[in-house]
Amino acid sequence: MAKLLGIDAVDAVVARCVRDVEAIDVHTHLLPPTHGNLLLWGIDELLTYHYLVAELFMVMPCVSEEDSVSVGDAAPSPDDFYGWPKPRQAELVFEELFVKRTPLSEACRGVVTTLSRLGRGEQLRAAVRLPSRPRLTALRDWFAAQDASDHLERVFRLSKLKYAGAGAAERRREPVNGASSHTSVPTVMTNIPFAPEEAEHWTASPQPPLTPRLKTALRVDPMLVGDWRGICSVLRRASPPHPLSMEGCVAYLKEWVRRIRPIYLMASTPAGFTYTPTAAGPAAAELLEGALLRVAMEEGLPLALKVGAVRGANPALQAGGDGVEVSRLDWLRTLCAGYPSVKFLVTVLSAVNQHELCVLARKFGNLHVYGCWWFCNNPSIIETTTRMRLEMLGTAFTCQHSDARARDSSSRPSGTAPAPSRRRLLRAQVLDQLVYKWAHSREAVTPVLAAQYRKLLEAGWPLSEADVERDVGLLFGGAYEEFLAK
Ligand code: FIX
Ligand code: ZN
Repeated sequence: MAKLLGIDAVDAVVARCVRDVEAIDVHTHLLPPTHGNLLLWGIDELLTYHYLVAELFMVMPCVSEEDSVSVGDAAPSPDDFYGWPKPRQAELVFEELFVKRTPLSEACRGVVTTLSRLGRGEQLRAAVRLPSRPRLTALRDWFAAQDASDHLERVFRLSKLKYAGAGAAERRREPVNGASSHTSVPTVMTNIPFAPEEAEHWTASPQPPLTPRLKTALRVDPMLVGDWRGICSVLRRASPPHPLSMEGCVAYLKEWVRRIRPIYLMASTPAGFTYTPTAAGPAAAELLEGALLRVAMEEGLPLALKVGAVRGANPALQAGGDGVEVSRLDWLRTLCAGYPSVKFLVTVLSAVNQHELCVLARKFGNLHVYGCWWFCNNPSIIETTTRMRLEMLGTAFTCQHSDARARDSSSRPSGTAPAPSRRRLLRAQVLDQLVYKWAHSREAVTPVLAAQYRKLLEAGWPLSEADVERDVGLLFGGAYEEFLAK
C-alpha cells in the first residue's frame, strides 16, 4: 500500500510534483523553426511583447511636442513607435520600464525570470547599469548566436513541457460522432489559414517535417467575427477557389483540416458575442452553425473558444490596445446543450466570468475549462481562479496555458498596419516567454493546491504521494487529454 502523507509533508511533495511535471501547453502562438521569421525569440522580441508596449505607453507623455522620427530622444507616439526598428523599440521599453523604474509588473518580471533562467542574469544586470542606450547589445548578440532549433529545445526543456510521442504527420484522428483519439499532445500552436504569411508555409511542397514539440490548431476567428468580406477574399484566393457560400466555407475549413490535421478548431469571440440559434441569425451565428459546428461534428474536432477580449479598445496601441469585457455566457450554455457531440474548450478573459464558467463546466460534460488567459495570467488571479476551480471542478480542468507567441505585427512601418480584422490574427508572442509563463504559473498554483490537500487531510482523507503526482499530471494537461479522448 502507498505510503500516506502527513500534513507536514504536503507542501514539499506538492512543490516537487508541480515543479517536475511535464506540462501540456494547450494554447500558444508559437510556430515551428521551419516557418522562418514567424518564430520569434530573443531580447528585442521579449521586450516588445504587446503586454510591455501597453505598459510603456502608460508612462509615456500623452502628447509629444517633438517629432520622434527626426528628434532622437523625443517621446514617440504609438504610430512612430511601431514604425521604428525592433531594437530601437526594445531599447526604449527597457529604459522606461527596467532602468527608470523597477520592473515589478508580471510582464516585466517575466523578462527577468526568462533571462535569468537562460543564464543571462549577469548580462541583464550589466545592461541596466549602462548609462545610455543602446544597452541591449550583449544580450542581442547572445540570442543571435543561438541556433533556432537548439534554442527551441532549450526553452522547452527549461519550461518542462512535454515531448510528443508522435509528430503531426503520425497523428490520426477518427472522425466519429465528435470523438477523437489523441494520446500524447505537447504544446499546441495557433495556425491561421486566414493570414497569408502563415498560410504560405503550409502550402509549400514538400512540407518540412514538423517538430514533435508543436501540434497544430486551426484558428478561425473571422467566422465568429462575421467578417464575410475577409472570408470571401480568402475563399477566392484558395487554389482552386471555393464558392462564396456557406458550402464554400465548409469546404475551405475541411481543406485546412486535411492539410494541417489540427487538434481542435479555435476562435476568440468578438466583444458582445452572442449566439441565437435561429434560421435567419446574424452572420456570425450562421457561420458558427453552418460552417464551424458542422465541420467540428463531421471531422470529430473540438472547438476551442476564448471569450471576453475587446479588440482595439485603443487601436493606436495595436495588439497592446485590446481590452476586456465581462461577457454574457448564456450562449455558451445554449451551445453546450444544443451540440452535445461537440466538445468545447473554453477560457475567459474577465475574472468576473470565471465563476459562471466553472458552473457551466459542472453542468456540461462537453465543456472543458483551461488556463488563465492574458489579463487573468497574473499570480493573484491565477491563485484565486485555481482555488475556485479546485473547489468546483476537482481535477477536471487544465490549470494553465502560456499563450506564448511567435508572430509579429508590431514592426510594420507606420501606415502599413493591416486592417483591424487581419491585425487581430497577427499577435506577437515569443518562444522565450514559455520559460517565465510556466515558471510563474507553477509558483502560483503550488501553494493553492497544497492548501487544498491540507484541508482534505484535516477532513480525514488518506493521501499518498502517488495521488498528488496523478492529480498534478491531470491539472497540467492530463485532464485535457482525458477530455479529448472521452
Ligand atoms: O486571441 C488570442 O489568442 C489572444 O491570446 C491574443 O489575441 C492576445 O493578443 C494575447 O496575446 C493574449 O495573451
Ligand atoms: Zn492566444
